[in-house]
Amino acid sequence: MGSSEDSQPPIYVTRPQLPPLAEFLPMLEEVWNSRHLTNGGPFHVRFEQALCEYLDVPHICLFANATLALVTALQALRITGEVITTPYSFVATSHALLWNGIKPVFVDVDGRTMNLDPERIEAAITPQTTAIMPVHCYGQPCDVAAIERIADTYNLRVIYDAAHAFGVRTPAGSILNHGDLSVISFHATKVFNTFEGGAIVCKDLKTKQRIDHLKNFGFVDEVTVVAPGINGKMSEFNAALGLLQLQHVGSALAARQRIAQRYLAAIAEVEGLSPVLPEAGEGHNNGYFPIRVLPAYPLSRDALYERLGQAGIHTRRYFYPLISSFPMYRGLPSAAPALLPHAELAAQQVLCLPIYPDLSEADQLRVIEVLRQPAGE
Ligand code: T4K
Repeated sequence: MGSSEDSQPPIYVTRPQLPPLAEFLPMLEEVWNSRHLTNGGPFHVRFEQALCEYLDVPHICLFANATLALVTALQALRITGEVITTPYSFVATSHALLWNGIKPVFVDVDGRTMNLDPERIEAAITPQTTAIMPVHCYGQPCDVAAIERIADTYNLRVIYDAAHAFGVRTPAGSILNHGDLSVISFHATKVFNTFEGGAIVCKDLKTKQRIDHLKNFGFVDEVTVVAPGINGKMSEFNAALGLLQLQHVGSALAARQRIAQRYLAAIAEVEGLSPVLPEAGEGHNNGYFPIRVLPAYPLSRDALYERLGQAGIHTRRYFYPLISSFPMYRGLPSAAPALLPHAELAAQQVLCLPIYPDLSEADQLRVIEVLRQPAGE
């Protein structure tokens, strides 16, 4: 490693996008003056409405984070028994099942999309199966039509973990309108952030009301509690920030698209590297830029991760280790590595490169240079 590399500022896998502070201060002042800090205040109401419009979805319930939203989504649909899900995700997906006393049943992913492989779902259905919880991994839409056919045939509910899928659209419209419920994340590392935050997208007012009760301890009114709910509410601070972030999300998505397109062009020239998401344009949110490091590349995935790290470039091996390999899951019959070959391979090969709206072209070139010449000049 040369000394010029040492002196370069670090590049992170992501950096949160924030609006100009001056635009947020008047909103903060409004919260301060109103003393309405949480429990469904005016910013909460406005942010829900604005999100429904922006995302083109019928109803939204805001949450303090997506993990609480996943836990509550399962409660809202009264899911029990076994739920079919993917091992190739962030642990929150399966943890939400365990927190509800539900048994996760892991099914392998499609080796091309990294999403739950619908062809393998049917074989995993048992009399205890009540739902499917797929993930739109890296914002890549699942095969929603195939999943819906299976769910209809076996009378299963579908809850999409859409934590990565903010704003993702297909020719049929928002990806968030599929399944019974979809859960999005507004965590700092996501395409759209409220520091911490999340939401459930649902289709009818009755379900929204049930979810709103569940996220507020089960309270329906001052003296009536209808369910053992949780405290999952989003505060006015986060809701106000979200409302402001919506005004800037268009330019942030456009910047991400330019960065993804530059990576796509550069990586096409490097033998042994291949993009997981072959397109960056219309409908994609470019929240992640995952690549596969194939045997033809001079370094292994882990060696490349180290090499980039030495150059001050912090990448992430999302999603390694697989969820199914963690101690609380690995004893499950469905967690056997031999049953999950595509997920196992992806966990060994995939590396997520830095991508965020403020990533300068010069910094991106630093990343690309290491990918092209991992051994240095
Ligand atoms: N389902 C799926 C499929 C998910 O991916 C996630 C979350 C969830 C559910 C649950 O959503 P939430 O309950 O979080 O709303 C991160 C995030 O913590 C997590 O939200 C996310 N998925 C996961 C994929 O990534 P880490 O442990 O990799 O984050 P961390 O803190 O190492 O941050 C990564 C990089 O981002 C840092 O190197 C620097 C940068 N960063 C991070 C933060 C937090 C900043 O520059 N500023 C920041 O404030 O998990």
